[in-house]
Amino acid sequence: MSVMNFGGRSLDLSLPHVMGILNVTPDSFSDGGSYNSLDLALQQTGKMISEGASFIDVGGESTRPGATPISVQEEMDRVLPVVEAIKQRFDVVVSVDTSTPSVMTCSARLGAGLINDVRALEREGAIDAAAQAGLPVCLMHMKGSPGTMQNDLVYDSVVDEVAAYLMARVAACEVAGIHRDKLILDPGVGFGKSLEHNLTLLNHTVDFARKGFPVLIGLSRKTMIGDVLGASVENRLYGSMGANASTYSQGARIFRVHDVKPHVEMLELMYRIERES
Ligand code: 7PM
Repeated sequence: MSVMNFGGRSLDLSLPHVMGILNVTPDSFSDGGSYNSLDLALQQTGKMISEGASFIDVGGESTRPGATPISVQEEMDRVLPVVEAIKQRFDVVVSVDTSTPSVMTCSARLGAGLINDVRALEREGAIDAAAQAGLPVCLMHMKGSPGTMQNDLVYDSVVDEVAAYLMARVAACEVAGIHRDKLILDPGVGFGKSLEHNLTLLNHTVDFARKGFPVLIGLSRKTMIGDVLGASVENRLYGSMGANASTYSQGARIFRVHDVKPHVEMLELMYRIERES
C-alpha cells in the first residue's frame, strides 16, 4: 500500500510528502514587467522543488466560494502549457487540480502524475477519463458546489457523512476500472463545512487513515485557520503548520500547502521523532 506510482515516479507514502500549490488563475499573477505568467509559474515551481516538494499541484479553476465557472477551453489554455513546461524542466510529480475530463486526458499525455479532483470524478465523463489516463486520483469531499457550498452547512455526523461519500466514490472508481490502490482520500477542508465541521474532521483524520488509503490534507491558509486565530491570509502559516502536524500524527501523508519549506522542515522533525524507539 505504501508505494504509489505517479506516472512513472514512485513515492513511498509511508513517508510524509509536501504538495506545493501553484495557482495559474489570472488573478494569481500581476503579469506586468519582464516575466509572463508561465515564467513566474516555472520560477515558483523551481523554488518549491528546491524546498522539498514532491508534488506540484497545478490548478486553473478557482473553486473559491462564489467564483464564476470558466470554460473548458480557458481551463485547458491555463493548465496545459504549465504542465508541459514543468515536465520539460523538472523531475517532479505534477498534480492537476481539475474536474474536467479533457484536462485530465491532455495533462496525462503531457506527463502529469496525479489527478486531484475536488469533485471526486463526479463530473460527466470524468471517471472514464481518469480510468483511461491510468493515473492515481485524489478523491475529495465537497458538500454542494463551489458557488453555494457555504450556504447549507448541515450534517447529521460530518465524519460519517464524509467517510460514506468517499467510500461510495471509491466503489464508483472500482466499477469504472480504477483500482483502489490508485486512490487517495481527502476530507475537503473548507468545502461546504463550518469551522466546527472542519475541526471535527481534522480530529478524526485517523479514522480516514485507517480505511487503508493514503490521506491528503489541504488546509493551508484556509478560512478555518483565520477564524481560529483571527488572522488575515498572510498570517496563517503557523496555524496551518500546527493543524497539519496534528493530521500527520494521525496518519495523513500528503500535505497540500503554499509554504513548502516550513512544512518540509516541520514534517522532517515529526517523522524523525516518530521513527525513533
Ligand atoms: C479559492 C478558494 C482558491 C479555495 C483556492 C481554494 C483543496 C484542493 C483546493 C483541498 C485538494 C485552496 C482552495 N483545496 N485539492 N484544491 N484538497 N485535494 O484553498 O483541500 O487551496 S483549492
